[in-house]
Amino acid sequence: MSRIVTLGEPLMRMTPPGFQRVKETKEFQATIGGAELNASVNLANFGHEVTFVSAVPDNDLGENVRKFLRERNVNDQWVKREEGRLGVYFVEEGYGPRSAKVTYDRTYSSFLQVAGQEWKWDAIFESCQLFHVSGITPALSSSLKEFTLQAVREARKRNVLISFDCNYRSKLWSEEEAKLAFEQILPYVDICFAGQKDFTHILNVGPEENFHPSLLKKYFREASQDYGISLFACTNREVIDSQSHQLQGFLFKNDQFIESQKHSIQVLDRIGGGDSFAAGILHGMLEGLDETSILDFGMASSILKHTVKGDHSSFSEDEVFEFMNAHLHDVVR
Ligand code: KDG
Repeated sequence: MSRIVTLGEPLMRMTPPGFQRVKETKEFQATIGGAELNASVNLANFGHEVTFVSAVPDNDLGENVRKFLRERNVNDQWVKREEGRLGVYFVEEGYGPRSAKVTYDRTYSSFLQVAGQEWKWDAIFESCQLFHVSGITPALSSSLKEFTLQAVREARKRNVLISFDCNYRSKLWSEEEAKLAFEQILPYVDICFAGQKDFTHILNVGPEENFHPSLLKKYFREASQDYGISLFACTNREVIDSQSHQLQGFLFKNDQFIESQKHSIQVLDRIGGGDSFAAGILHGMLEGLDETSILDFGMASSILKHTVKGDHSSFSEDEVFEFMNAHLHDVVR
């Protein structure tokens, strides 16, 4: 198993029960989310030693997040207590043809303070194999954009593999801003994840309506040459309705392009599905699985996440393998 460092903002997720609307509900269920935190929890479930770099408020809400991390075996040593507040986001879950809606309330969060701090990079990256961050972090402020670049440079200096999940969020920044930032980050990246919005809107792989895997293959090959990225993985989703989707995964590694089958999946909660996919791919890669098994492990991890409520799941490596062998393909470990 590997030592992994992640960087990102923890968020409190507020969800009205029973598909109620946010503007009408009188009750919310509170859970913890945040893209990089979700990936951290999944990676810790798979047995890795994960350290989360972040900041939370110096109050009971911040303590709630730190306790949450510790309970899930994610090291919170570098989660600083800072001025500001805990970011919150509200999720109105979709039902049938009604799609889900996300409302952010995260301005002035303590996480913004990470950019102005002195960080002991030697200690943070000591014996670390992999650093993971997503496009949400640089989207939050111009100083966090600089800080993300600083963090990837510090990781690169120490020969730590760098994993970047583009994770474009249209509510946080424009496509043009994201494109400019990604162009600065991608030259440092070894492993890159992209969702549908990333590859159709930001990476210019082709229009969503005319998507074809051959376009992805061409893009992956060019980008791996331009940026030196050694592994690309992404999913493409066809939404039938809020509870049923078709999910297909793609992986490009060692000049090999692999497509998974299109899986029809039941969706209880799609949020965090991409983070579970990334965690599954990273785990498969770090464990030295063959290309097909890496992709299938990522798909199994993501499909399982869709079956549970909340932004991340608690499936162990064995449980994901069991699901993958039963439903995705026959692999003997
Ligand atoms: O990938 C899931 C995330 O989108 C969710 O946990 C919330 O971090 C979040 C964000 O900024 O959207």
